[in-house]
Amino acid sequence: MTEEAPHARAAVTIDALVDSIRRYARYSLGKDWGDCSSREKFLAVSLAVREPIIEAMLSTQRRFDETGAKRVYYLSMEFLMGRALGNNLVNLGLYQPCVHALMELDVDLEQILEVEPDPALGNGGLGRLAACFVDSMATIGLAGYGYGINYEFGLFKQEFRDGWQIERPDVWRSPGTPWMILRPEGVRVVPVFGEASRAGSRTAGKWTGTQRILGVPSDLPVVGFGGEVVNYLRLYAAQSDAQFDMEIFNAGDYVKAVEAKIERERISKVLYPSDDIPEGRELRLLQEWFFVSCALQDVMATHGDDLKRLPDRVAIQLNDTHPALAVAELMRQLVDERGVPWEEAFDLTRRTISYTNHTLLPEAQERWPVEMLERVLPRHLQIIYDVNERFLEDVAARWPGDDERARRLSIVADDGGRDIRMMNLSVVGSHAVNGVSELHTRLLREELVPDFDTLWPDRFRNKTNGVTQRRWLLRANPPLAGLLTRFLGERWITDLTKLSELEPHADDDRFLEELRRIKRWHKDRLADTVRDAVGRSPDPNSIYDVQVKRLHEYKRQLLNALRIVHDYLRITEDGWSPAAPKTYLFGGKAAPGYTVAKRIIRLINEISKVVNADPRVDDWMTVAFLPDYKVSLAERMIPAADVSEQISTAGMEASGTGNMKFMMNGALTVGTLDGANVEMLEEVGDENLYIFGLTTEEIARSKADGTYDPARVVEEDPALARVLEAIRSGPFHANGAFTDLLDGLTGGDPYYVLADFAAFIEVSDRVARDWLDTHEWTRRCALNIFRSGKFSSDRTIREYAKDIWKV
Ligand code: 26Q
Repeated sequence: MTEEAPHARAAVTIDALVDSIRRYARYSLGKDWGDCSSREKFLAVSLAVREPIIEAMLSTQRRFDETGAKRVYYLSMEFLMGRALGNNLVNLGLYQPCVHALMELDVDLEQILEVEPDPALGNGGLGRLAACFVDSMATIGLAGYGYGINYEFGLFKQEFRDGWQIERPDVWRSPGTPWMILRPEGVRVVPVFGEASRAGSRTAGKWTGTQRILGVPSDLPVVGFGGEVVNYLRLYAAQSDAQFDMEIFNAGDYVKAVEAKIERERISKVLYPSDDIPEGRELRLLQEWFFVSCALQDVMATHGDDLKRLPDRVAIQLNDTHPALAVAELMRQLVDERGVPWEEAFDLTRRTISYTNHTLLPEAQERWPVEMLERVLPRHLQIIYDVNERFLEDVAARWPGDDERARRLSIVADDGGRDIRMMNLSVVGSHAVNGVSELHTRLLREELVPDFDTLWPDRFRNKTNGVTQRRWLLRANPPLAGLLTRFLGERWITDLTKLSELEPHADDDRFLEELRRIKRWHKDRLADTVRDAVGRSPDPNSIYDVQVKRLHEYKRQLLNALRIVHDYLRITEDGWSPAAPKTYLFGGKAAPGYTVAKRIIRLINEISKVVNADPRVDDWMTVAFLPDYKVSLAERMIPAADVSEQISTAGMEASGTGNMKFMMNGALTVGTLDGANVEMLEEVGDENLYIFGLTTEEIARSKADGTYDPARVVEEDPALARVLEAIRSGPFHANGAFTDLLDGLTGGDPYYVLADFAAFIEVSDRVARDWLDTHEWTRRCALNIFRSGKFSSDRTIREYAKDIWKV
């Protein structure tokens, strides 16, 4: 089943494509097509497909230059783009022509697509959001560009050994990618270290004695749907400056010179694999500075000399605080390099920059030691001090004598060691600050930055996340895309709210039958992947119950694990028969230093081993943790899911975006009232998803009065006690590997896993019972699809464009 939306807008004919592919094989790879390896075939096809992309990119960018379109710069440390070839073919309308071209060349396109490395230049949600956003910006036709780092090593590859996660380097670029266009002429010189001086506060300064790093850009084309607009993602690689190297070489210290060179080039080596608590390493600061400097030089060079108009021509969006140095750097460029008076420069800076927050955890907020900034970026530290001084004058005018409040608002934290608070810098330096779901934005305003909210209530707004239906439906689920197109035409591809017109088909048996067939096709396909991972094929008639996301205590994969153990014990010890068989699937990586998260992986793998080997549960249960979760694996797992697990502790998941991908692929959500789940509930109605567990308010209250006693929850629930015992010393004990995990639960349970256990079991059983009514179940899947229109990143980007970027 490879039905495909018939959206071929092919300006390129099949014959021309065949010819072009052969020519690239011959003249770029030096081989006849027939002698090419599958990797070489992938390269030849990609190079051929690149031609119309580059044509469109050149004409798009010429048009933007001529019309003076306002430019949006999306600054992000991470872009989790996923594979490009299939997506580009789909967006160009060349997928079917390419299938046919390759048939003439005797190969299967799907096989060629699987050869492409899956670039993982991001950790998870934040990086994937950036990728969806550049897709939407190009599709909508904005002059929107991503700026980031060309990491040599993306997120590590995950393997399991004895059930433990081990990490391997991801050498995704070797031996070269066809999608990046190297732009050596766009090289930027990034200064670092040295000394700073200025006449007085809030005046122009000088930064001297710096060392230099080169930033060499490569552009990754971003093809908007329809192929008319092609923007780019500009990624910088660090290189040492040959001239600077020569100076040290000439000074006679050869080894020191080579060391200095290696030191520079380290900057773009590797993506930091943690997506929570910042470590405060100097290399990370250098990475942030490096790409901010390159990006802002590019912004200013493109903008030209009419500085007063900067905010009318340019919008800079900070993806979390990671690029927050942009505030200080834009000030420096305006004041020190362009002679703009300080106050005017600050007004321009603030009107140009806006900031998105992605996390509420106080301990996850980025801070840099003053001492480190002073060494690495002395001039920026001065500017940050000046901005803070000016800001605290406003605070003092508003709240005279309220020193406590001034301390809380200050960009400089003076709480044992002096630190710069990047969030405060971002809020002060931006005209708009947004959260990523209604709930998150409310908590951001009320809990994380209440003083800022009182000071500048108009600065805060919500922009609920979204995902691109081009990758997550059209590309990941061609048969479903084909079905939707048959009923709606292609309009849903660029306007997902059109899906609501299908509502009457929720009662159309032929439609539902088709939907069932499509889901079954994906489930069969995924069964092979599961078999490869755990040596056992799941029953495709079972409920595919899927939790895929980064490993985090707050995401509560552990709660899911307890549920599986409970199901197992009920079958093996109580003679219980579940209403329906389940296949419990997991995917996701743990930060290499996150011990608890790694133990949770180990536990799930242990459960998988024991359960899958026990003939007593053969008919009811299969458990698998699929290794190396990444965009391409998500594209396989999500369309095959019947149930989507979104079970974070309420108040902790800023939005979630996987939840949306599952919804539009017709899975039913089991979720807490957290992040964007709340808005999914509003869209789809509580008959069509499964909400359970404590609410944000209940948890906040319980924390405030300190009444939560997890040990008592266990005492009062024998079923739960039995589950914990089975993990401590029963069939899942793994020689005591999980004692720490269990002690963490009974002695504190900060994520309320035990508190939500009973409620989770209740919905989980209800899901199985509801599953038996196939017609009703499928009807609800259909309604989830039809009501997912809000969760397109096109809607999100339109909101940013209108309320924040003013384009
Ligand atoms: C910071 C400093 C040093 C090293 C690493 C980091 C770092 C890196 C990545 C901190 C955070 C991240 C990623 C955060 C993230 O992915 N957050 C998720 O963002 C999604 C998009 O808004 C939301 O849907 C998720 O709820 C949120 O968890």
